[in-house]
Amino acid sequence: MMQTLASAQPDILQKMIFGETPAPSEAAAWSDGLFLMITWFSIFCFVILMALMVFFVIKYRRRPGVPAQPSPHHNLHIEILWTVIPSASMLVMFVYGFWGYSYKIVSPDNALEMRIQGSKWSWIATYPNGSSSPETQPLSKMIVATDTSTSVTQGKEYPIFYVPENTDIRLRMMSTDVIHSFWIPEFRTKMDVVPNRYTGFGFRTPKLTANDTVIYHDAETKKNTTIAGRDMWVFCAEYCGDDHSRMAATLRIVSQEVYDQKMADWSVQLSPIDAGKKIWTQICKSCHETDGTRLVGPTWNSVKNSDGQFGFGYDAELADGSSVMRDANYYRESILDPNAKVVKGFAPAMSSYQGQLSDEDIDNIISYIQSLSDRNPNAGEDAGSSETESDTEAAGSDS
Ligand code: HEC
Ligand SMILES: [Cu+2]
Repeated sequence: MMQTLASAQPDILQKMIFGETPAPSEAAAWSDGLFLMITWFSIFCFVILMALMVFFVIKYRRRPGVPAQPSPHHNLHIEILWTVIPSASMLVMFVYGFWGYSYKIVSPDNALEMRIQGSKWSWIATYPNGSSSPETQPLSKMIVATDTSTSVTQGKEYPIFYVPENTDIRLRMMSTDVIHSFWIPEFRTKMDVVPNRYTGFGFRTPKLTANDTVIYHDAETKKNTTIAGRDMWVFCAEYCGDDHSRMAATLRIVSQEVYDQKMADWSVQLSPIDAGKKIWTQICKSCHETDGTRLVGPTWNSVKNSDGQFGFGYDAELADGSSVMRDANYYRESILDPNAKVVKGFAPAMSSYQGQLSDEDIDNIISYIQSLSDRNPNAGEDAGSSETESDTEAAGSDS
């Protein structure tokens, strides 16, 4: 489906506007296709309007001795026509636009969830096992002239984020300072990364082809080898201060084997889930069980108990009669501002952990709570059933 809209477009326009054919990813094919569809539509309207204008200017031009005709002021048929045609065209654009947007915002369950942290001026990606890539590479080489000679030195080093090919990835992003924007041009997607709130989007990594190779620097042997892979740029698309233009990274698509090997190499002592569990044992356990038992506060697992409570990914019934999806943002708010949304049937007995738990602690608790749910986005990685509906939303992003 994604490909059809794009393949209906003539390559020459795609090449002119985007400089590359075919599109570098399914998501790009969709965005480019839509963009070109709107471009063609605009060209069509422009030509018709200009042609009509020129025609009328000539046909009804003022001639000596010929009195001006009175202008008609109402014509129902024409008015219906010029209302219905543009509205219908806009509707088509809207539907295709919304379709593509949903595809980017709602990722399938069991998508691999990567956490992205933006700060002045770098990106950090954390994998489900809690590790983050120690590997870096320069985006360009700089020629540096010194007094004695001209030497080629490496520019600034940027992190390399490894992702497996042909896999659904979803990002859960937050900033530690100002507003940034995580932008992967080859997916035609960027999303604001803001402090105090998770945002996110998803994408499917393309399959690698025989032409896709990257130079891989082996830190142990200090040798460069060529492996199957594809590098994509990551930029910050929100002007965020001095080094905004150097806030970049490489997204490296590799085979599942290479990815798995990296994850094994970089495993950390305490995974986010275990770190979250530790905090639970120390602070939260007195009021929150994880086995369906009702204590002072609701249980965290996704077992329907007598109060009709569910865990991550399910709606929470609130005391004021409304309901809200339990996503990462909801959990964050429940920890920092527990009385903002009080779960139905419970007293507002929890005090805020603002200032006591760091962003990372909260991230880890959320990972732990997620792991208890049968709607865990990382179900492929950790325990949890995969028989879930596909309506859980990526990191609760709503921007
Ligand atoms: C003094 C008891 C108490 C402690 C300790 C406590 N909570 Fe709570 N918590 C509650 C109560 C009561 C509610 C339900 C009312 C509400 O929503 O505020 C709740 C609700 C929540 C919710 C919303 C749950 C849902 O099902 O929607 C989350 C998330 C949460 N707490 C996280 C935590 C975390 C994390 C800790 C430990 C760092 C913690 N709580 C410690 C009493 C507590
Ligand atoms: Cu930035």
